[in-house]
Amino acid sequence: MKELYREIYKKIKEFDKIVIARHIGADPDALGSTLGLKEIILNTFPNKKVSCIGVYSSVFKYMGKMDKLNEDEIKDSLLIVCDTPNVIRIDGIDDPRKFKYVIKIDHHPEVDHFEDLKWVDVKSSSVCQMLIELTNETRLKMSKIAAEKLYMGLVSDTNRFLYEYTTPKTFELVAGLVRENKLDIVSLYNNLYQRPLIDIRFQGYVAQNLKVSESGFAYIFIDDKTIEKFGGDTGLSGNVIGSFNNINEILVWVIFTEDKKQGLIKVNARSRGPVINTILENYGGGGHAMASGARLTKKEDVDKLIEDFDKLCKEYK
Ligand SMILES: [Mn+2]
Repeated sequence: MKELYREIYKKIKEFDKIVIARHIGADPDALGSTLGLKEIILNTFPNKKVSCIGVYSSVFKYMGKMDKLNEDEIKDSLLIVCDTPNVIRIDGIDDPRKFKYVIKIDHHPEVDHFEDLKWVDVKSSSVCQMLIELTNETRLKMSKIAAEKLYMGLVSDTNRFLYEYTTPKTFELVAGLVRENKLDIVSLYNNLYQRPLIDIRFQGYVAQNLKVSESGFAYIFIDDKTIEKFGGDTGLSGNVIGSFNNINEILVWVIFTEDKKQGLIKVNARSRGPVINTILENYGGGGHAMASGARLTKKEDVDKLIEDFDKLCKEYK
């Protein structure tokens, strides 16, 4: 392990130009890890050029701004991809192999091998946790701004330390981070958990209309018109999916969201038992064992998925 930290540090030290990327549909772990890593690298090596790329997220605007990718610099740059197991989900880069050297830092089950050097730890709560560890174990220097981003990403990916892989190590790393950087966690929670009333109204709509089968499979199909009624943002489903955990009657729950503009149906799926990512992989999606998603292009796949999940829950029971 120590050797791997050193390898990563050596590569960061070696390159003057570094590009950091993460997955599409950025969440706080993706944003916190990449923007936090940028801060850490610049805090350690102020003369390097570090860019964080991907679509700017207005929902998580407190995480920070994104940089533009300079196409001319690609061939001389180190690329670090965080929180992303497959090429198709990297935001802003079609072909990572165009970069001189590629490091992958991730906690998802492995999908593609696009890297020269990888650190994949599926037992880590978040990539933010991995970066706290990396910084502790090398000469990289944490800054308060970086620590805040990493803290928010970790807290978000564990849903406030609720999920699996919240381990003693998670608490040890977080305790050190909070203590050494004097983090004001209440103000960070205001960033993370302040939300518009429309989110709650939408959550209420989902709760009222969720279909629940005998097997413990719950789902809802949100069509285009419903999304319009709640303000037109298809990201709403992702904001509320986490709110249906620990409900007696529900084992696996899925929100299908129609996105007419993109010609897709987005699938947000969660589980508190059965492994669901392997099923979604059959539909071009994937993710974590208990939290995954997909983007369907065929409407008939919705019915197929409903059947698959229902069967999965029956077998699990
Ligand atoms: Mn993550």
